[in-house]
Amino acid sequence: MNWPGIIEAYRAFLPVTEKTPVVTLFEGNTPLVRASRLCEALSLPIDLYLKYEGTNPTGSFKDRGMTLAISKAKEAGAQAVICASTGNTSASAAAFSARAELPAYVLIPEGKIAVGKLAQAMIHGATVVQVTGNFDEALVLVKEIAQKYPITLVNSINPYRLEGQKTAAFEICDQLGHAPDYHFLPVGNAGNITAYWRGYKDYHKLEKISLLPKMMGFQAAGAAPIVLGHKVEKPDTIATAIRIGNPASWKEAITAAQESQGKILSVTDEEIIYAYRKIAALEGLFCEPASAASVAGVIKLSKTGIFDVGARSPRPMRMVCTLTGHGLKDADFAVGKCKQPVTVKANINDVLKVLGL
Ligand code: AN7
Repeated sequence: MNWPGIIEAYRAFLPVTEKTPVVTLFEGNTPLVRASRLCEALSLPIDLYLKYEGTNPTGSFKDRGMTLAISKAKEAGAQAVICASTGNTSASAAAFSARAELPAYVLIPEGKIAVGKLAQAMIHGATVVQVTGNFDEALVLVKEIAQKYPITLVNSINPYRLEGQKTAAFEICDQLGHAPDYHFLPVGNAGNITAYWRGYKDYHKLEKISLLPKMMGFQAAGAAPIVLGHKVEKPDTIATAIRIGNPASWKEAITAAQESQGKILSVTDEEIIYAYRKIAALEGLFCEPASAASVAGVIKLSKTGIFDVGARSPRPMRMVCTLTGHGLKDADFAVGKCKQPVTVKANINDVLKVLGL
């Protein structure tokens, strides 16, 4: 059977009716990849899985929330949609709006979004406005515009976004047959960790799973308001997707961590880049830098020994890390982190010499 997209796949769990016009790009159904090479190489005493959201139609997890937000906007007769974005939300909003025949307006922080994401918003025909400020400032502006004009806000403050995003937790439980012991995520606006926790709790209530995971959120050290306990006026990190100083779902993320006995912590840019490279080199999965904050968190915590289980435990801890976006979104970043290719004449001897053959 062809995968029908998250709304049809999980209709019973979502706020839709027969009247809702489903706008889908057949998002969801992403791979859950066991990362045994990573565990072996880094001596991680755990059973680790990577939920690779980069295979969604626009290359990030945002499509799960956007299919629902745009379908509901269409149902309500919206004239247009608007969002502020560090890149992926705008890419997804632009794509789904194109399909829904809705104009999309997106505000992005000038010079601080990966070029692939900018390209997506532009090619899908969104009206793109760069602001000389950060994401937090752009979010304030779009909220004001959405209040004054008949334009639907599709940032994660829109309740349908998180409802759609919670389906990733359902998929993981369906794929594993149970919930993991821990779930690691990068945290920016803190919507996704909130959505996953809701998804796990929904499945738990219906007795589809018997245990709930501990939710572990990781912010970039230069953009870690939740960890610091105060807004960050000038957030700074190479992980531009999570360069956010005043997360919209701040309180909800703290609740998710507390209820699940998890934590919100931070990792440095160096730790993020290390994980980013290891995921690509050892598992063949190319994610964007922000996504690697999840695996960086696992590596960091594993050093404290908290995942070491006693000899009498029947199994190692099961963990899932969400790789939230595709590495090709920010290809320039990857190229800049690698040894540059050698250039030779188109001549067999020169090529063999470089190959060491
Ligand atoms: C790849 O696109 O906020 O904690 O405007 O693109 O739910 O915000 C993106 C966030 C993690 C953080 N990984 O998720 C936006 C935006 C990637 C992201 C996050 C984002 P939230």
